[in-house]
Amino acid sequence: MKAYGVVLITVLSGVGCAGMEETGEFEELGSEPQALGCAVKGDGKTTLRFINRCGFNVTFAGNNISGGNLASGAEACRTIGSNTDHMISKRYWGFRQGEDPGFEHHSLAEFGFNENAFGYASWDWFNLSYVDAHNLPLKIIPYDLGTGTTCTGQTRSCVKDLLPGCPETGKLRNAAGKVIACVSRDRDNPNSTVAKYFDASCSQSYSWSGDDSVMAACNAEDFDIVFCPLN
Ligand SMILES: [Ca+2]
Ligand SMILES: [Ca+2]
Repeated sequence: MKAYGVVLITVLSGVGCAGMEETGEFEELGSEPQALGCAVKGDGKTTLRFINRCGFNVTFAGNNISGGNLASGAEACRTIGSNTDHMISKRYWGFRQGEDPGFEHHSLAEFGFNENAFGYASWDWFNLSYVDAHNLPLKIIPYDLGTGTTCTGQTRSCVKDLLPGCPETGKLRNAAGKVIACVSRDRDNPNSTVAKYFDASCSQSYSWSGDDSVMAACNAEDFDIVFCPLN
């Protein structure tokens, strides 16, 4: 994640003037009910719902939460604060249970929650990052605060498993010789072999440190972080 200003135009063009709708004729009770599983929409808290769509157990972890294990198909929620708490530079990740590739060797879901930036009060900025590595496919789904619609189009997803096709230079193997991460050892270089592989494989995650066009932002309350998303 780098400076946000580079992507502001992109974000603005994606959301239009949706922020004005809070003062319109919408009624709270008229909003679409959303099935958020273990998270609760409208409770004043920001909850991350970790969902495992992989065909194997996944361990999840990250900033300001207790991690845990998820069986295939399972979910778990972690509340990280109120929906107005400023929380910057928060990162979340997962790995196949028992196969942690270690620090800087994970696909990341990165967030800045409720930031005041570029004229936006209390917006959330988030992205998927393969800047350091890919180990699991990830998806972030934001859920609007109240009856807002600013999160439309802000879901970010990378479906493809990038371990099998990882260039040899990026392969990180465990003691048994199994590839458990595809590591980018030249994170600031868009023309490195691994960065180009990432960029060609998923257009919605950072493939190198300056790949800012993939940044998402909206006025959200809760989020899903999905491992091995289906779409
Ligand atoms: Ca909530
Ligand atoms: Ca928020």
